[in-house]
Amino acid sequence: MDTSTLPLRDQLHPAIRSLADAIEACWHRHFDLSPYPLPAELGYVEGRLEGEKLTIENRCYQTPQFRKLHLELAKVGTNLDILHCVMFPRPDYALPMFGTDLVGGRGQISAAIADLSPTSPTRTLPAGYQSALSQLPAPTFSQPRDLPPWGDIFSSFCLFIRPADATEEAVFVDRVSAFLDIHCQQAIATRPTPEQTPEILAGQHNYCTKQQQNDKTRRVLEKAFGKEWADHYMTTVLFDLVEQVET
Ligand code: BLA
Repeated sequence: MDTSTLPLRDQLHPAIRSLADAIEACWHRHFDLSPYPLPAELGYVEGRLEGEKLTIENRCYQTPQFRKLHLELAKVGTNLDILHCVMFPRPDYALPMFGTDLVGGRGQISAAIADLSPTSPTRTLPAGYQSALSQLPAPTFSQPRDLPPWGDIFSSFCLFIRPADATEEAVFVDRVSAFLDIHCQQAIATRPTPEQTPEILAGQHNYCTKQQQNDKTRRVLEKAFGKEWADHYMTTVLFDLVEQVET
């Protein structure tokens, strides 16, 4: 079937659709979402990668606890489907960073990664997160993957696998949904601590700087849009840094 006229979400791998739906449902369940102003030219973008069309669709929100909730869906030609999601806490909320990336094509997800990554000076998750995460059932996956060198930002709960089949894809989506529920509950129970802002910003800065070193992401964007655009996109949309608290 020619799916190229369908909305982007409906053209993507079923596991990506399923995780996208789970993320949006979780955000709507826990928060009263406000729009996040993304530069208009970056909400929906099309480029060409080696003659193949690259389409990117962004959804962004904000809440009292999070300065940016970012869900991105992308499709490159007929063989690369991507989901990318990061929740950026406001700089006066001492919260970890939630991030997930699903990359696949031709019916197979090759990389499924999700984590709640600590950004505190001690590089540990807050106690409430540790106890909630430890209580989740810990599924085993048949094909775990090794993190790249910049992956020292991730926690011991980080999941990085190549799902073997639809069952493992569903187990992955369930576990990410559980991470998200815990994160939203913990965030809502957290009070801002403005005195910690410098160290919170330093932790988020380190997270984003490391993520910007992902050559696999950069390469896809560079091939479709050029070096400058890719760098601009990675540093202003995917992993932007804020220097001070907005008042
Ligand atoms: C891997 N990311 C990848 C890969 C591609 C992309 C093509 C390689 C897949 C594979 O090795 O099987 C591409 N990802 C993209 C693109 C975008 C994207 C183009 O998000 C955006 C438009 N990446 C994240 C987040 C995390 C992350 C939030 O954006 C983690 C929380 C991790 N992606 C991540 C990791 C790898 C990856 C760890 C494997 C990198 C490696 O093996 O070197």
